[in-house]
Amino acid sequence: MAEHLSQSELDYPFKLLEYLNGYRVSKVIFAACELGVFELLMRSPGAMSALQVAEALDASADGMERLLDALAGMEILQVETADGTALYNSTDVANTYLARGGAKSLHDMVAYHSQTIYPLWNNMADAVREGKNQNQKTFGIPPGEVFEAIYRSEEEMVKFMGLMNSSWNLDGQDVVTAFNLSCFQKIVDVGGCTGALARELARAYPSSSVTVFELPRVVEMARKHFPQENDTFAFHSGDFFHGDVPSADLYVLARILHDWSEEKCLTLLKKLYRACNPGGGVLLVEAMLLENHRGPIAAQLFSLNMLVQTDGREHPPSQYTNILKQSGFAHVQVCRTGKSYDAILAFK
Ligand code: SAM
Ligand code: ASE
Repeated sequence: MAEHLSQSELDYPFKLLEYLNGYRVSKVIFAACELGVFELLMRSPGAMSALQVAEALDASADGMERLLDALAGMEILQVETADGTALYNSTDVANTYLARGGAKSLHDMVAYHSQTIYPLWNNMADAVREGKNQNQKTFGIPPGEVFEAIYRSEEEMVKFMGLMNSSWNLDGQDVVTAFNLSCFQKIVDVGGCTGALARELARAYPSSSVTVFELPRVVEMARKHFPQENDTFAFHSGDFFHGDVPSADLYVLARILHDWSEEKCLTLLKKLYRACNPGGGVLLVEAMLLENHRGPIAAQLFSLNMLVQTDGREHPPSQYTNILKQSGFAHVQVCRTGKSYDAILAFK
């Protein structure tokens, strides 16, 4: 039987009210990141009062006290009382994920959610009504292709690339080891953005060569804003819809197919099938829906995100299997990682 909010919600709608507050919870985190609360508390030798935090960050004491109290209420900060004054301290979780700069920092993800995704979601009802993305309306830009909107300025490009980069700090390792890929000599990460996943591939498979295939201006921005410590992979500039793709033993498509219509997905996969070396394959990396679309909730919400921002959607494994087979690929294997992103491997 289908799950639904239980009868006890009728007596008092606890869960419903929590859902309703979701955007406020998000906004507390967005604001704290924007103000620099987590970096300040991380660097502070001891706990700080709201007044001290406010002065350091050039904010009002009253506003800051309410924000810090909410963060403590959400268990993101710790609070203790000394002589009647509340003193706030960071937590390991806040230091690791919300402060800027650490190896696992989600700071860039938070910034993109706050500045780009949140305004798009303001138009969710219109997106559902119209069945199309809201880039034009939300950002006052002329109609065009998805990545013309996402890359509408250099600043937006760098923010989007920061978002893409940060997810692989969390899931990269699991995704590249979901299958043993050591049999593939030449790996091309198609639409590999900053190279965050390519770096993980090169680390896991040191005897393979790894190339990121990307739009020329993305390669330029990646080199400028996301330099790699040492060259474990190469960039190859091009356009996967207009022009050739390099040959490879394995094509990685991470969060590519979910951006596009089924027709464009097929065009791309067929092109890759033709360019693929015999015995080679393709690895899809996506947040996969359950076969019956009943979860995971994260994938369901991602699919709505694709509605407001792109021409694509999230799919269950059978849909990916279908289009892979239609493009010529065979022996499709699905691996759910249990984290945000899953993997599908298929062979030429
Ligand atoms: N694979 C990366 C990841 O998962 O972090 C990035 C995924 S991002 C959603 C889609 C990527 O496809 C972007 O980096 C974008 O620049 C790239 N892209 C879009 N259109 C492209 C095209 N026509 N040719 C090559 N790359 C393209
Ligand atoms: C894309 C992925 C994303 C295109 C636009 C996007 C993400 C946000 N905007 O391929 C990342 C995953 N989804 C969400 C909602 O965070």
